[in-house]
Amino acid sequence: MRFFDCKTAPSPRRARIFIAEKGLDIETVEIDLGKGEQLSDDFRRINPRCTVPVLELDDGTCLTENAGIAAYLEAIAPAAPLLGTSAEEKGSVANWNARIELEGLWPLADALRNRSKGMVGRAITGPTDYQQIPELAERGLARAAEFFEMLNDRLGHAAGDELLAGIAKTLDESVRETDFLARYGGEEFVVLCPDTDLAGAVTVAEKVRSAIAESSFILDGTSQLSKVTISIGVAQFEGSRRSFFKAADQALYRAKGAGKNCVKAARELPDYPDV
Ligand SMILES: N[C@@H](CCC(=O)N[C@@H](CS)C(=O)NCC(=O)O)C(=O)O
Repeated sequence: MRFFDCKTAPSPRRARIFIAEKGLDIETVEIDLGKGEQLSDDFRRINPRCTVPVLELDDGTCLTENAGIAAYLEAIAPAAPLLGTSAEEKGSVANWNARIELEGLWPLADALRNRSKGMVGRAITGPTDYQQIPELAERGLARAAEFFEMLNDRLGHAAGDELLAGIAKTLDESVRETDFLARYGGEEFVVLCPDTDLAGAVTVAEKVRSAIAESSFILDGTSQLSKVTISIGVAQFEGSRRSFFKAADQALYRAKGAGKNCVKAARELPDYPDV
């Protein structure tokens, strides 16, 4: 399998992120768009549409669209799914991908390609040369601004704060009366569990983790974010506040590295082999 990339271009970057998230190691061939390598005879044999990204499969099939590349990689590396697991999630991910392309990416491409001096005569990718239309650049900018405004409303600070408040409420309901819950900074929270050993704290952490994973968080009363997960690191206080937080932080990084939505403890616990 070979991946045809261009480090400076946005579309292959999407595929590169997907490959990295899947932890795949794929031979990569760099195509220099600045030098016009996409228009060479050699590359046209790979993709007659003269664009990157391309994923060339072992049987010679060439996938030339991000959507196709993502679907293929998800099928061969289904762990840590990126395109959704339930029917609702799969539908939502495909829906957002289509909206991002139609309402965000292509208007931006119109804006860039119809006004950049370096793209005179190359207003559309592909084997045919098309002249720039300055009005399309203006329209593209207006449409992209509209799209990003909508995204900011959904995912900007106000929506983020609303989500954090929802998460804090669920955390508060799932810890014990005697536990102490605080926001540690950003999207990090701390729960202190007095008179509790490491195994007991892991039990609390598991309860908290599953409570969040099973909750639906509603933003603006309209958009339902069903999939929110947390990663948890658990450590026991052994005399030094600094090493206590450091140990919890290291365990948290292990939880994130293990695919997120899980609990990891600072030391091994025979009763919890996965923790
Ligand atoms: N089919 C594409 C779009 C690919 C695309 O437009 N790629 C640009 C780089 S961002 C390209 O190859 N441009 C070649 C050119 O400008 O001639 C996708 O999967 O997103």
